Amino acid sequence: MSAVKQDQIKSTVSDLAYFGGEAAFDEPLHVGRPNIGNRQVFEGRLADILDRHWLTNGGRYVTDFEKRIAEIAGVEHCVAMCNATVALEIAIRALGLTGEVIVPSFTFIATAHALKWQGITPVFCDIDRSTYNVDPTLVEQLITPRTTGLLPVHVFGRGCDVEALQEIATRRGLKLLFDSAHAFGCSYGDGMIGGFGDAEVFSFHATKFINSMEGGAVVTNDTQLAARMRLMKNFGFSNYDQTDYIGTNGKLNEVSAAFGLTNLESMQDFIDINFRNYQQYRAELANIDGLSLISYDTENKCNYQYIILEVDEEKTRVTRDQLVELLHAEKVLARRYFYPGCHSMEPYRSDDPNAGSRLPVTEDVAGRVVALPTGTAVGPEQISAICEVVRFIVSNGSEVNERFSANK
Ligand code: T4K
Repeated sequence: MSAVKQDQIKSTVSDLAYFGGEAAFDEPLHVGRPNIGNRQVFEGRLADILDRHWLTNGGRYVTDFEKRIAEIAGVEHCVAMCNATVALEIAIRALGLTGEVIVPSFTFIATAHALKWQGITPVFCDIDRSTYNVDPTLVEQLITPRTTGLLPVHVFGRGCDVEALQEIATRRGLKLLFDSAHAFGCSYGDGMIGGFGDAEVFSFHATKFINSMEGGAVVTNDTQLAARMRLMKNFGFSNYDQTDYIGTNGKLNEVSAAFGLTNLESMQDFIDINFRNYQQYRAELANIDGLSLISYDTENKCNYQYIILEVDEEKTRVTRDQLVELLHAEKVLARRYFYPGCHSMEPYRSDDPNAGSRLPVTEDVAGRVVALPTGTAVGPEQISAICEVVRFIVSNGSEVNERFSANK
C-alpha cells in the first residue's frame, strides 16, 4: 500500500507537489488497482490447471466460474468470454442488431465501439442528471426505422430505469441489451442486475472489483440466445468440423477463470472494503463547498467500486481539470471517467460534429466528474490523506487557480 508521507502537511499553496512541494504519497495510488483474493487458493488452482494440461476451450474452471456468476446474478445462463468488449460484440451479433442502436455517450468507449466495430451506428442519448444513466424520456425521439435495439449502461453500478426502457423496447419491437460492466453484484428493485432485458454484459477486467485479469460474461434467461453465443465465442463450431454461424474467438481461459473464481470467494470482503471507503470519503469530503460525491441508494445492493466526485467549478474556483493535475502531482491518479463522452471521441466526433448540442447533460457531467482511488489497495490512512489534499486545494481554490494559470 502506498505510504502517506507524514511530514507532507500542506500549509501553503507552494507545498503542493505541482508547485514544487513534495508529493503526499511515495507510490502512485490508482483508480482500478486490482483486488486480489486468496493467493494460496489461486496458486493451488494454477497448479491443478498445469497438472491437468487443460488451459482453455471448455475447461472446468470456466464452467465453475459461469455457474457462480449465474447464481449471483440470479439468471439461468452465463457465457464467459475473454473480456466485456468482445462479450458485447457477440451479444450484439447474437441478438441480430443492425442499423442503429441507442446508447449513452456517458460511458467507456467500449460500449460505442462494440457497435461501430460491426457497422452499427451508435445513436447517443442524453442522461438523467441524478443517475448518469440514459434518460428514458429521451429515447423514444431517437428511434428511427433503422433502430433495432437499446444498449443502456448501468453507469457506476447504479441501475438504469429498467421498467421504462423495457416498456419502450417491447412496444417498439426493439432488443434490449444492458452494458452492466460496472454492475456485477448490484441489484435493481427486486432483482439482481443481470436478469433484465434480453441479456446483460459484465466485465471482469483487472480494474473491476471482481476481476479475472481480463474477462467478461453475457448473462441471460434466454436459452436459445445463450446457445447461440456459446457457439459464436468458439468460431461458431457446433461439432468437430462443423460451424453453424460466423463466429470468433471470445473464449475465457482457465487461468483467468480460476483467478475470477478465487476472487469471487472474497466478493463480500471486497464490497465491505469498498463500502467502508465510500463512507469515509463521504464523511471526510462533506461540507466542502462545490464538491459532492455521487451517492448509492441504500435500497439496492451495490458494489461501491467507484468513488465519483462532482466538481462545481463556480464554487471551488479551481477547475476539475486542475484538480486532477494537482492530484496526479501528489501521486493520486484520479481519473476523469467518462470524459469527454463518446460523442466527442473519434470516429464519432467526425461522424456527427454537432452531437454535443443534443447531449447537454452528458457534456455537463463529463466536465465535472473525478474518480478517486478505492478498493483493497487503499486504506483509511490513504483516504484521509487524499481528502486532506482535496480539501486543502479547494479551500485555496482562487489562489491555486491563479498560480496554475500563471504556471502554464
Ligand atoms: N463497458 C463499460 C461501461 C466499461 O467501463 C468497460 C471497461 C467496458 C464496457 C469494457 O470492458 P472490458 O472489455 O475492459 O472487460 C479501464 C479498464 O481497462 C476498462 O476495463 C474499464 N471499463 C475502464 C472504466 O477503465 P483505462 O483505459 O482507463 O485503464 P488503465 O489502463 O488506464 O488502468 C486504470 C488504472 O488502473 C491505472 O491507473 C493503472 C491501474 N491498473 C491497471 C491494471 C490493468 C493497475 O494498477 N493494475 C492493472 O493490472 O480503462
